[in-house]
Amino acid sequence: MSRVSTGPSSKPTAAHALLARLRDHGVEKVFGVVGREAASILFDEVEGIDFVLTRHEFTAGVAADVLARITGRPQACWATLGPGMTNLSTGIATSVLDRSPVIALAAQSESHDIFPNDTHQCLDSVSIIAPMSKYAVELERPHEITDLVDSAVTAAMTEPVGPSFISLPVDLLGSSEGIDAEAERPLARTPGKPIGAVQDGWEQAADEAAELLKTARHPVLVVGAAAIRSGAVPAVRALAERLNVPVITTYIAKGVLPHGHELNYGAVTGYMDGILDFPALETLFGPADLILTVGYDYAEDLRPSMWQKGAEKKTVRVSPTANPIPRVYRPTVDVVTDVLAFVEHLDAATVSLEAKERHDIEPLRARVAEFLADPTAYEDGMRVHQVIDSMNTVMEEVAESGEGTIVSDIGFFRHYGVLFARADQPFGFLTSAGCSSFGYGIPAAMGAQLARPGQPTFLIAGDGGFHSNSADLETIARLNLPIVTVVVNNDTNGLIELYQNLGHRRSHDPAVKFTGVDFVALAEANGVEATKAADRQELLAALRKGAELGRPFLIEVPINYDFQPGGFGALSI
Ligand code: TP9
Ligand code: MG
Repeated sequence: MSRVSTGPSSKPTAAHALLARLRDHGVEKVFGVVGREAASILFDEVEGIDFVLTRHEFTAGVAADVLARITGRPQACWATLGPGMTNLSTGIATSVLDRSPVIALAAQSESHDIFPNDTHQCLDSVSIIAPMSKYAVELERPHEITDLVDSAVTAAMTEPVGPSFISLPVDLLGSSEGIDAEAERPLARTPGKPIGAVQDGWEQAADEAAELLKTARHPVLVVGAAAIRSGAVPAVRALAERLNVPVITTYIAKGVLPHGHELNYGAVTGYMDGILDFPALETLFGPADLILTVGYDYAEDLRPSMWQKGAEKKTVRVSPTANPIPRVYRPTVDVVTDVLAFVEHLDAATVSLEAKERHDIEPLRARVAEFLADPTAYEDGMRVHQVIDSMNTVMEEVAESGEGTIVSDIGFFRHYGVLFARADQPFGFLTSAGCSSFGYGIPAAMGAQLARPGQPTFLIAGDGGFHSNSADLETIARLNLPIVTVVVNNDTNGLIELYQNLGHRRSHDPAVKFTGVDFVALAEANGVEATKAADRQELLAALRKGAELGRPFLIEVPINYDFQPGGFGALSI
């Protein structure tokens, strides 16, 4: 039990109690931008919780998302009323669609002056945020703030994990009415891992899954992030190794098996056949007769249509939530329970089962290896696969075994990252699958570097996405976070140009083309050292320099994509 601490002369307020309660729940950081509510709250009054000033509230939301994702504990973000709150909303959308336990906080007009759409800067925050959050509430009585934080944390930590929102009228935030500095706060019961649904009779469903596994010739485990959140990664790995079952992951669950593991058949994206100019999805899923989707979550963008190739398949869906999408995925067996409990049950039910014969994906691996080794010195800019291969090389050199994070912003290059980027630990590759807001890169890299201070963090971002949110270069410089950023620059919203080509067999320049940004000068103007690299040798040297620097570093790489009007291959989306 702890008490609300205050300065010697001031009385405790709801603001004190809020910060103290967040701290009780293990929140370490509040990322955000403060407005006039600064008159009612001082963020350094509670020990053990730091405020991190960002340049944009979206950055605050995503940084909190990633720090929460990696630490497994809730983290917080902050905005002022009105436009601050709406700016924060895309960060909140990221944590609902990408499943992260974020406590989002925004100031509101004085409680006697809440006339949404009439009072200066006053919007109906709870109505705006409610549909994209697990819990959304406005503080009405100052002394209830502790209870509201408890409810927010419980909702955020319940599967599917996601954001909770508390709107804070500034007068109530600064009020001490009913707040007793001497009163002991109840114990904060922060869930150690997310709370999930457990369906009555799940063990029988798990036994049915075990029977399917026994008779399957070529089973495949398809793993999503709920498996990571449930602490099932070592158990999944042990089961896969014992039964020789390959593991395929969503974007988000890369790293469940380390990069070079024989059973790691990789992460999949609907763009992979087109990128590789190879029937990759057919190779990965065609021979499989049983797909065990473990911690499956449709929001991670691995769609059932991707595995519906070749042989007829049975499917098992294991998830801590009831199936929200029977229209697109109606499994043969549905097991609603904790993922770790399921894997342990399956393990026990198959102890005498012989190892399976894996289906062969050597032609795909050979294609990937050949593609990544591409020695061509392109005159019109590097190719993204060469960039990611260089990042992998240096990451392997500089990271301790099982460490390091590669972060990807959103753009066409992201799908190359999903396919090729190293991930040697869970959440060793970070991108936004569910929300996919461009500009995700800098804040996600911030969250990763803060969560893993001793480990290298590499960020790949496109010119379009990066410059939509590049003001927070100053934030990483101010915090001195040793993030190595690679901006792949084609002066184009390249992914959108691809869609124009697909839809119209031509590109319409004004909708996708920029006139160019000097990213080296931009970085330097924000206090980040930077250089340009035009080929593999220059990029490798720059990455090595950046990784050794101990400060943020940016590398601009002119790139180009090879798709021709109407020419890009199949999209499975
Ligand atoms: N607005 C937001 C907030 N998010 C997204 N995802 C879009 C619009 C639509 N996407 S992915 C993309 C857009 C406009 C363009 C990315 O361009 P880039 O230069 O960052 O990457 P690249 O390599 O595809 O050119
Ligand atoms: Mg671009």
